[in-house]
Amino acid sequence: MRITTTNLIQKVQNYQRLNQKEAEALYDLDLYTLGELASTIREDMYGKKSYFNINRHINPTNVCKDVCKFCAYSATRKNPNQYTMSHKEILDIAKVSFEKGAKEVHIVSAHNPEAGLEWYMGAFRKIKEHYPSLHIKALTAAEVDFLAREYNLSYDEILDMMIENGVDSMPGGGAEIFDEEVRDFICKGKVTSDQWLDIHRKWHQRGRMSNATMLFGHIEQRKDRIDHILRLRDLQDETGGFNAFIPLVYQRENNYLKVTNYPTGQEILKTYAISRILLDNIPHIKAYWVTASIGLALIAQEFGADDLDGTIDKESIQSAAGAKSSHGMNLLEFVNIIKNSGFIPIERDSLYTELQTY
Ligand code: V47
Repeated sequence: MRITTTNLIQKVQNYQRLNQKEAEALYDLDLYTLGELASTIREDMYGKKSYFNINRHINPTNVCKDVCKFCAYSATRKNPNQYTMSHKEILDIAKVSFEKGAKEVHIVSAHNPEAGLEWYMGAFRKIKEHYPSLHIKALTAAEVDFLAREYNLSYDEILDMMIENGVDSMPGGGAEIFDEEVRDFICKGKVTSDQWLDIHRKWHQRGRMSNATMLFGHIEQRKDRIDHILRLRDLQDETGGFNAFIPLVYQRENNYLKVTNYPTGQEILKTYAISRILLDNIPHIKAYWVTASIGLALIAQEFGADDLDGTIDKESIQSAAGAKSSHGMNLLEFVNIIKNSGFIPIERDSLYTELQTY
């Protein structure tokens, strides 16, 4: 059947699923129609609530075996600014964050072949021993794959080890773009798309939750974004283990991926809206203010996004590529700008239990 605008809108309004071609056609709708469709779904689910958490990002090493063209954070052996934190340094950060009210530490490292498996796992164990109530969201599927290969272990063994050492949930990083051709160009040699999905499947089979990201606005096409989202929808049908989908807007500075065609604000907002429309089985769409910019993240609340991530405190990965996020966001400021944008700030824990309404 020919895809017409009327058919498409009706299907979305009737909560019918769209296939690849239909979903691609969503991009041809005007921004306001898409926004209204996505907003209706979002408001049916959450009204005017907007979620965030008080969290701290920790990036314990930037020494990386892999070379992803989009990454400005990682340091090779030649980089004079390479660092690897000791467990004490990591614990000190966790302590300060905990005392300042953080409920979650989000720990993502580069793929450091010299650090050792115990360096990775011991950090989680020690944080958990000292601060049992602090939720540890750690190790992307790309790191899990790196550790499995480096230490000749299976994914199952690494995932079990994570649980034994106190990891509570997995972040959504490393997904980039699933399309194999684009992926090969931007991050050849890293975890493949099927492996990324398989690692999350295995994590969910252990009764654990995770997130999923998509890096967009570089060399991928609209069809690749839709393919990425639909592969996630399929896995979520199988496991139900994803909490949130996070479209990450590509930051362009200090890296090897030379891109001249950046997405407009409209294209970014359309991508949030389409994510909300297609992912009828993933509860939350996160407008990660770090990559969207806080202004666009606030507008994204009217285009399907219901979560803005958190206060973060310190951010090293995207700020290395130009994002204005290195010092996180002050809690009161964060709450006030959400309120002023017409939404109700809800502090949540990492698994979306509501903790406080501001
Ligand atoms: O996977 C790297 C991305 C990710 C750039 O799970 C870049 O709640 C934009 O996954 N421009 C790591 N992005 C961060 C991440 C994340 C962030 C917030 C919340 C959650 C969550 C997960 O950062 C990597 C990669 O896709 N990244 N370089 C860049 N130049």
